[in-house]
This record gives sequence, structure tokens and C-alpha cells, in this order.
Amino acid sequence: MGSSAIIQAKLVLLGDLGAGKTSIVVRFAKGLYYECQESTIGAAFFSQVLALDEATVKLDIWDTAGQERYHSLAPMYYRGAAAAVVVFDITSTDSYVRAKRWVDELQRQGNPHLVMALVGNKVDLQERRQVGTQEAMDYAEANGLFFTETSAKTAQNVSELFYELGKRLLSQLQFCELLCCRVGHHLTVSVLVHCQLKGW
Ligand SMILES: Nc1nc2c(ncn2[C@@H]2O[C@H](COP(=O)(O)OP(=O)(O)O)[C@@H](O)[C@H]2O)c(=O)[nH]1
Ligand SMILES: [Mg+2]
Repeated sequence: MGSSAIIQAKLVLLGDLGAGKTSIVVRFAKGLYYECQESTIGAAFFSQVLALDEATVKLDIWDTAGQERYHSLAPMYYRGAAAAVVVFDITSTDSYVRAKRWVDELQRQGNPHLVMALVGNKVDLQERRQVGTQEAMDYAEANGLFFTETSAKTAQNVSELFYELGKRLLSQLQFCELLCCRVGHHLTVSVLVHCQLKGW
């Protein structure tokens, strides 16, 4: 893959209401943080470009609402996604339990090549921590997920999270290099995954 290659990839953020999904993406896309971030209604869209050594990755980010009443809409957002970020709040065991349910759902319904991250957010609130780092790390490892802890408030590990996902998306595509050349420089990851599944 040449450095002029542009890869377009759909990324979806899932997790409990209040875990910090919108705050993470707003921190990453705009460099801002709001103490009173408004709840997301339905879903919100952000487009962000990552300039990596090997290629440019254009992320189409879908930030979903966490409420149960929007749950039935979720497949619309994770279908065709190349990457999924499941967020929980380290100060809430409930949000961690629900994050694991999202992982289960993605594993059941999603594509087998999905690049997935589990993110423990609000790491600035150490004194209120309810979910241990090691516990979440062990769960993530057992399920083949990338794990990190972030703070949208202090920006800790936020851009690192998206760059790591970008790198993982690219390394998954390395072996499709020949195909990329044949198709042209601008292609979407979901097209490649499709090709891969069909064995082209
Ligand atoms: N202390 C702290 N608060 C956060 C952090 N991220 C989000 N919040 C707050 O948690 C609340 C819910 O955040 P929001 O991004 O709306 O969560 P979402 O429902 O998952 O999108 C808001 O009041 C945010 O200001 C964080 O890293 N640290
Ligand atoms: Mg939100």
C-alpha cells in the first residue's frame, strides 16, 4: 500500500449512556471537552482523517446513543463497520457489564474481520474506580479486543486510541495490497472485507 493510498473506514462507537462516547469523539475530532455534554439523540456523525505512514485513513465515525430505547437502531450503525469502539465508564460496574453485552452482540452479528476496541473511560476519576484495569484487560485479551483506558476530560489516550485503530485497520489490509493496486487508490474497507470473504 503506497503512502498515497486513501482508505475509508466506518467506525462505530457503542456503550452505555453517559460512558463518554460523545466526549471521546468530540475530544478527538475537535480537541474540546464539555462538562455537560448533551445526550446524543439517535446518532451523530463525525468525519476524521488520520495521516499514517503507510496510508491516509478517513474515518467515518458514528457515535450512537446509549439508551435502551435506541438499541434496535444499533445494527444500522455497526453493519458495514470496519471498526467498533465499545466504551464503558470505569466508575460504573453497570456500564462495564453492558459493554460486555455489546461485545457479545458484535461477535454474534458483526463481521468476523471487525477491528474492535474496549475502552474504559473517565480514568481521571481514579478515586471512584469500580472496574479494575486488569479485569478489563484480561477480558479484552480473551476476546481478541484492543483495550485502553482514556479520559476525554484530560485527553489521556484519546488520539492514541484512534491511531491504534487506524494502524490495526491497515495491517489487516496489508495482504490485500495487490487488490488495492488493481482497484485504485480510493477504496473502502468494507469493499475489501467483502472481497476477502468472497476469496477474490
Ligand atoms: N470526569 C470525566 N467525565 C467525563 C469524561 N468523559 C465524559 N464525561 C462526562 O460524562 C457525561 C456523559 O458524557 P457523554 O460523552 O455525553 O457520554 P455518552 O452518553 O456515552 O455519549 C458528561 O457530563 C461528560 O462531561 C471523562 O473522561 N472524565
Ligand atoms: Mg452521546
